[in-house]
Formats: sequence, C-alpha cells, structure tokens
Amino acid sequence: IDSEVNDTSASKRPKLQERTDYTRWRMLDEAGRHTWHYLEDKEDVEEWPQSLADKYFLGLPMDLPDLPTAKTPLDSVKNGLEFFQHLQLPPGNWGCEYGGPMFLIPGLIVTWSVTETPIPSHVATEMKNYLFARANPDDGGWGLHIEGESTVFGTSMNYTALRLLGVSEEEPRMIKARGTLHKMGGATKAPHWAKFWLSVLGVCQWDIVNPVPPEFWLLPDWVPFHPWRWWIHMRMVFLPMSFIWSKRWSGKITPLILQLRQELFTESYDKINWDANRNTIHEKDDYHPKSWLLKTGFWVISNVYPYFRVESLKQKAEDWVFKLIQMEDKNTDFSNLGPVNGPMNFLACYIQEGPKAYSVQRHRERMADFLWVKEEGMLMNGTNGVQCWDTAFLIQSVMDADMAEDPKWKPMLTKALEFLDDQQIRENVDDQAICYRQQRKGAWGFSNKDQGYAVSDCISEALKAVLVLQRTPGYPTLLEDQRIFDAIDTLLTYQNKSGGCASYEPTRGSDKLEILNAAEVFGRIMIEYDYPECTTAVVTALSLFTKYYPEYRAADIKSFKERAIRYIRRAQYPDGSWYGSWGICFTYAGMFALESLASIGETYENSEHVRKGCEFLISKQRDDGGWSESYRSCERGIYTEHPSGSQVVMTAWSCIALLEAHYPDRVPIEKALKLIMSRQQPNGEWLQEAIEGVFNKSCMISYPNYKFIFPMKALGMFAKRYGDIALP
Ligand code: LAN
Repeated sequence: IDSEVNDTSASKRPKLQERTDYTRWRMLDEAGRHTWHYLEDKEDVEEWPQSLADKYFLGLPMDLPDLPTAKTPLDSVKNGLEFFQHLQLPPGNWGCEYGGPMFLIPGLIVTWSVTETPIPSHVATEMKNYLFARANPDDGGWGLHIEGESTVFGTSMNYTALRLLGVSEEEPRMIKARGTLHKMGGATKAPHWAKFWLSVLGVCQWDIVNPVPPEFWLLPDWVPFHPWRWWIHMRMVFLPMSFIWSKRWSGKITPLILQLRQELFTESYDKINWDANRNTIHEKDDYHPKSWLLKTGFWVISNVYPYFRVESLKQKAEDWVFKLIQMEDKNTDFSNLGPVNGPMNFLACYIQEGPKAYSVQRHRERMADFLWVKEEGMLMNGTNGVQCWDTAFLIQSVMDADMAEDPKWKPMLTKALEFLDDQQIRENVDDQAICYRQQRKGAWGFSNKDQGYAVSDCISEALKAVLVLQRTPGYPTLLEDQRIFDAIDTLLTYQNKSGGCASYEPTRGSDKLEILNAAEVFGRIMIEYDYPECTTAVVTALSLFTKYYPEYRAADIKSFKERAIRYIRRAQYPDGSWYGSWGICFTYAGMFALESLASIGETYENSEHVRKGCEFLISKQRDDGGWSESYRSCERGIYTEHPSGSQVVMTAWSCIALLEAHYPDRVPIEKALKLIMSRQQPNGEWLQEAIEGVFNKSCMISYPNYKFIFPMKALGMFAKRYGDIALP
C-alpha cells in the first residue's frame, strides 16, 4: 500500500511499507520505562543485539533447546521458570504487550495528526499491520476490544486511524470496513468519545458532541457530583476533554479530512444535522444507555446554558482546568495516568502553550511509553506497562513453590526484589489536596513510579513479595522497616465504610453518579466501587505483615481486617461465586477471595463461605479437568464458558483457589494440573490463549504473563501441599 499523494500534507505523512525488518526492533527498559526502538543503521544493529526477550515479544525464533519432559509439578515449574527467566528485563522486572482495548491507537493518531507530529515510517507501518491483524475477519470492522464484535466506535475510529496513517480508501480491507461502518449507520451513530475525537480532527462538527463543561471543576467540593468524587480514570479523561471541548478546537482541514467527511457517513456531510445526532448511537455501542436525567441535562447545557455562559466564567474554568492538567503532567513527569488522558493532555498543552512548548515536547516523547511491538505489529498498551504488578506476582509464584532458596533462581529473584525496591513510591505528590490525589508514600503502582499512581492491590501484592523475599535466607534486606510501615500507613487509608477496598482511592461519591455515565460503551465507571479482588489482596497483605510485625498498628489492622472480611462474605453471590472486575471473571475473583479467607484461617473445613466457593468452582470444572471462562461472564454477570474450551489461566486460578481453601479432594486438582502440564511446550513456555483481563465490565485487556505466573503458582502450591509426585 502506498501513501496517498493527492493531498498537500501528504508529503508529511509516513511512507507505508508492507512490513518492517523485525530483526531491527529493540525494547529498551530504563528503570522500568519501556520504549521500542527501530535501528535503521547496520552498525547499531551489531552494537545492540536483540535479546531473547525482544525475540519472544516479536515472535521471532528463540532457538531454545527442548527441556527434559516434566513428570512432576515441580519439574513443570522449573521448565516454566527456565523459559520465563529469559523474559526478565535488565532492571529486574517483566514486561509484555498490554493490549486489548481497540480505542487507544486512534486517539493517539488523531493527536499526532492535529499536533503535526511526524510519524516515523516504521511506526506507521507496524500500526497499520496491527490494526489490520485485529480487524474482525468476517466483516472487516473493529470492536471495543480485540475479541469483541464490530461496533461503530471501533470501526469508525480505527478506519480513521488507518487513513491518517496513509492507507488508501481503495485498499480492499478498507472498502470492507467502510461497508460495515455504513451498514451500522456511519459515524453519526458513534459514542461520545468517537464524536469527540472526530470533532478534534475536523471530520465531525462540534455540535455533535454532548457537552463536557469545564465549569464542573469550579463547583465547590461539597457538591455531590463534583468530578473529584468520580473514578480517577473518568475524571482524568473528563479534565482535558472539557478543556478541548470548551475551546471547540479542531486541527487543520486538509484534503484528507475532506475525504474522511465523505467516507465516514451514510449521508452527505453538508446535510448532516449535527445537533440532532448528539444522542444517536448504534445498539452494539450502547452498553450503558444514557439516563433520561443525563439527556435532559445535556439538552439544558446545549440549548439554555449558552445564553448564560459569560466569557469570564468560561475563561476561569478553562484556566483552572489547565492548571489541573499541569499538575497531573508535573506529578507524572508527563507519563499521565493512562493512554487516554495522556494524548488528551498532550493536545491541551499544544492548544494552550503552542507547538514549541516544553510540555508538548515532553508529551510527545512520553507517547512512546505506551507503544509495544509484537508479531502482529505495533499496538498501544492499556497502561505504560505492567512492571510492578507482574514482577510481584512472579516473586510470589516462586516463593509458593518453595524454590526461592534454590541458588539457580537467586540472581533472578534478587534482581526482581531490587526492582521493587527501586519502584516504591517514596513521597506524596506536591499539592496533593489541591489536585485531589490520594496519599501514596510507601506505595507501589501497577506500572512504574514515574506514572506513580498507587493502587490498593498493587501495593498489597508488591508488599507481599518484598516482605517474604527479603526475609528469605540468602536475600538482602533492601527495605528497612520504616519503608514497610509507610506502605502499611498508605494501605490503611484505602478502606471504605462498607469494609471493602476500591482501586486507586477510597470511594468518594455515590453510585447514583452512574446517572452521569456519558461514555455509553462502559459500565460502572463513574465512581470507585468495592472490589473483592482489591479488598482480598489488602487482607492477605495485612495478614502477612502482622506475622512479621505483630505490634505495628495492631488494633487498626485488626479492625480493618474484620470489616474487610465481613465485606468479602457479603460480596459472595448466593451460588458461592464472587464477581471479578479486573480479571475474567468468577474464577479470578474466586482465587482472591479464597486466598484471603485462608489468610485468616477460614478453610473448607471450618467455613460455609469457603465450602460454597469451592462447590461453585467444582461445578464449573470441565471433563478435561480445566476451566474456561469467556469475557461474556464480565458483561453478563453470569458464568459463561469460552467457545475455545479450557484455558490454562482460568484453570490455574481455580486450582489456586481450591488449594488455598484446603479443598479435601485432590483428584479434581490433579486433573486440572495435568491439563496445565499437558499444555506446556517442550521449551517450558505456555502459549497464548483467550484474553484474561477486563475493565469497566465491557472492555477486555490482555495479561500475557499470567499464563506463566499462575500455572507455576498452582503447580508449586500443589507440590508444597502434597509432595512433588508424578500426577496419576
Ligand atoms: C487497570 C490495570 C490494573 C488493574 C488492577 C491492578 C489489576 C486492578 O486490580 C485494579 C485496577 C487496575 C489498576 C486497572 C484500572 C483500569 C485500567 C488502568 C486497567 C484495567 C488497565 C487499563 C485501564 C484504563 C482505564 C484504560 C483506559 C481506558 C479508559 C476508559 C480511560
């Protein structure tokens, strides 16, 4: 495919190739910052050889020898580690692609396009490849996430991204995708976020975008719907979005934009009634239909408020919002909370401070932190990585298999420990209260400390890993007591009145705020909720902490745990299951719930809750010994199997749950572990199966390292309990 030449800005557009040379890609890990580099020079290629991890990520042959066939669970763990150690990155952490959502690349490309950021040809080529690889084979469109059915959101946005990358509208795959888009009614049926991005681009007119008034940020803090009370991801997207909406800013109208105006709609651009389409949405996109109250509010803000919106108030709101954007940029060194607010903050800085500003330059650099290259091409990750989270779990898996003292794994684990040591967040942010941030001193985030957002369960999992490993003979004590106490102090701020814990912050608003959910494509996004996974992770961390430090804040911890456990019991469904919000789905939450109950001494023998939890899982075991869960479980709230059969990851979660619970019958567990072992490849790896993670009920996200971490943990726990025997 050749880039177009029928457009004045076309000369600035990247030159697309079929494919790049995969032997030239390298992933650089600078203290947990992951960026991909394409080496154009032959000399560089020689000086910086491709690592085994690079090859693995890129799908190139690693040429590893076959390992002795695993006969026992620990053989299998050893083989798994033998493989997985090659993926450890120099600072001691693990990384991986973190794709799934199909709405991230388009936001970035629109931002690059309107900020006139040149896109290198190798980047454009591989993004194009990824997007085509992830088009649905039957209709050529795209869904909300990689396994989802085509929607207007996915199809209109990814089609647009491909056009901006230089793909011709006559390319057969584009014709097919456009046909699918038109069959669904065209881009006027897109959800709010798509209408927003298309207006930024100049393909839609701003009148089609439901209002995002920055004035919300001027409300006094006591107002029950003030954005500071929203779930952090919503308010941090709302923030720059409100700035850009208020400015009604659009990029340059180039010939390509004029063409897109012809391609994306089913009626002629000039005839479209933009206001009248603000609330039109295709049913496939409408996961969370807007409430009548919200629609009324939108009507008032669009039709009445403009008469009262004095310039000074608008200015004041924009100024304050921009200050908050600057605080977010400063507190994260422009990494930003995530891949949606990142590009939006970038654009807001461009609008406010102009193309030459430092902020614009730094944002531009930071976009690289979200990008990842794999065999299918280049994608945009859901965060700037999974560094702390996956590293903490890997350490725990090896500990659970009792292998940490084996000299063979000491260098690997020591490096992993050093990484967590380096990544602990040591200070609260400046102006914490003014920019509505949560205390974070002593915490860990999900990705790295540049991003620096603490999460309740990320603190917990990292803390557990550190606590045990640095007490294991042969390992250094890197975190002195005070740093552990800092983590505990922060962790203890996370409990809600209900006893449960949410993700980034304790819940700040009422669930009635869901009435203001205007994103349409996601569910349960407006506030923080209690999550069984997060709550249980905190409980297990506190239980472990008390073992080592029985005195420190003992009363607080005791009451925290009691209340948390009461919540966990309440959160159990009548059938014995727990609903998982961050992994798919009931198997994931079941694992966390039963682990935390075990940590306070509740097992199958003495607890009705545990028994019911086990019975639920056992009732879902398949004839081949495995478990299989589809993302539909998350959407529907009902256990649903994946059409492709048993999954290694869900099977491992279920085994861990049963082992934690001391389920009395080992036969089902053995059967499951045999399935896991039978899926292990001769070089020790497990292959990617169906998607594992979720957010906001409707969007799925990949956790590729789970297929290593959790099978090894399950196998190791079994061997520790029953001995390392060959499975019958
Ligand atoms: C994540 C990733 C990690 C995840 C866990 C730690 C696993 C969870 O237990 C708590 C919540 C958290 C931190 C989480 C929250 C939402 C995230 C950041 C994501 C699922 C990764 C991507 C997602 C983010 C919202 C994607 C951008 C999309 C928007 C709707 C803004």
